[in-house]
Amino acid sequence: MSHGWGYGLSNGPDKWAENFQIANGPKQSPINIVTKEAQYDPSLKPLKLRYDPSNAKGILNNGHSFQVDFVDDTDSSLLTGGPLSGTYRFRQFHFHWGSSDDKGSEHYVNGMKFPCELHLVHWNNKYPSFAEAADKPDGLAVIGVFLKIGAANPRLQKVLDALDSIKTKGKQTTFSNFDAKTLLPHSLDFWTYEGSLTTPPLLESVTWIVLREPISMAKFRSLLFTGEGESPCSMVDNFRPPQPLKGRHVLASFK
Ligand code: 1SD
Ligand code: ZN
Repeated sequence: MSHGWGYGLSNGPDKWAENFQIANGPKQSPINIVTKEAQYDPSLKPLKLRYDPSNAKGILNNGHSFQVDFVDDTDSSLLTGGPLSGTYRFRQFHFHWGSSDDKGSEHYVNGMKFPCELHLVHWNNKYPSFAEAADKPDGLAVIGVFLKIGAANPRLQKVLDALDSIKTKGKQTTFSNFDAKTLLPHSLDFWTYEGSLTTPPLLESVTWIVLREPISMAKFRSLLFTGEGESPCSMVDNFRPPQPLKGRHVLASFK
């Protein structure tokens, strides 16, 4: 991998282990969730989210996705409950998507792929910063939400409208007053398991909380992986395929 990791033939998920040995580790993500193997756990609490819309800060094309960043220097946007002990601060959300509607999600459900998957990234506030939390086993909690093609989502539209101004890698612009809670489906039923970041450095520090109910979206395939002045490469297929479970168990919050 001479020119950094990505999703191409020469630097894609199959090559990541060359520079990040943990790619073959015991707790890698994403996974295929086999629903009949997921065990209902009555001790799982309901998810509690408290997001402050005024924490929204900016939107960035990071060269492998785009992310909406939130101010996270106080306990104002928080995730608790579910499988978590402790309090996790909201930091950013981003998406993974395909070049066509038959692929794009990172997690699968019974082998089924969705066209897109939203990740809401949180870090355990028992650590002093996101960076310090990111390599601890209980450091991060990511909520995964599947997107299906359907009615345009007015909430998502504000995000999509901002993409024109961050077309190339490295571009960013302000993005304010956004309530991330409006992106979530009606039901917060979830599956949960212990896993990893799905992008290098693939750290095994993520409690995954994958929501059962998808949200709908219109499409977004307008971004580029590449920077200004480089030959344009469309930002699509920025997902890692499912990794082996290696004895892990998936729990369900619902029967
Ligand atoms: O792909 C993201 C990456 O962009 C970064 O946000 C990281 C957290 O630092 O998380 C991964 S992921 O595991 O949420 N896909
Ligand atoms: Zn992600």
